[in-house]
Amino acid sequence: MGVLNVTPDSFSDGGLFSDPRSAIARGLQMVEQGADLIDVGGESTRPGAAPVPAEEEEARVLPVVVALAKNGVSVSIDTSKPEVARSCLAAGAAVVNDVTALRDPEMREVCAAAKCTVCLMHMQGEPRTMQTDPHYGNVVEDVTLSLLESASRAGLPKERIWLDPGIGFGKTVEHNLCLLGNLEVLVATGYPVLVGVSRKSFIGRILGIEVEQRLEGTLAAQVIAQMKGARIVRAHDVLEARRAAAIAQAVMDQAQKPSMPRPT
Ligand code: HH2
Repeated sequence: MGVLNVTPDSFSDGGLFSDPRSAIARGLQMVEQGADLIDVGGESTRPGAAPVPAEEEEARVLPVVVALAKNGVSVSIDTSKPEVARSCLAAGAAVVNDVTALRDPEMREVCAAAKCTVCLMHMQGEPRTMQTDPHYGNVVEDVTLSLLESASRAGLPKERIWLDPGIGFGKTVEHNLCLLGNLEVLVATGYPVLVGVSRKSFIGRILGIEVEQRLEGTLAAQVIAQMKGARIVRAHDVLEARRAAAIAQAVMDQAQKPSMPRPT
């Protein structure tokens, strides 16, 4: 899943694609680089981000969704607002990616009516305050149970639901690492699991580096997620993510084959 933020303030690509022409070109470029799906967002969810009114968010994303869908691109719309989801689905978006896991009942109605796929992401609290003091009893169990509750509340067929642990959304560095290192627990629910680690701050905190220097850390975390069973990865650097994913997949495929002599 290639990330396309049509925003002035996203944490890593804010302002780069805020005019529709450059956003559309970037979307098509990511497809050429190997993205299967383009995730279009019009509101930053970084900690402390200012909320954007629905009309403004729709004005940012809709022309981009229309153009990409017309070009045959699979589009997911990264929004928590029913108005935005509704118009983007009507314009051809196939997936709703909601960082609030369809908390709003109207979102659930919109998604049920459109028969789209949804990504339910876990977040503790709200973007404005979520990093203030995140706490859990057992982060892996709490996140998994909360996502299962969101999935049953969504009221959609199981095959149209993906789950996402929400790396960086109301989580400390340790929470993020624990979720990634135990991702098989979420995978065992049977829902396809999506993971977004791309350029995130836990990588910067561990390595002591800025957002534009986080590619290697991103790829390492992505491969761990894949090897633990993640089916979809959300990536800003699609070419590199694709290459890393291909190596992880080749290793996993070969490990399944009985053709090689095994150590005795
Ligand atoms: N992360 C971000 C936004 N949307 N959606 C899902 N399902 N999973 C994620 O991990 C996720 C997400 C944050 O990254 P980005 O879009 O690059 O930044 P911003 O929210 O500042 O626009």
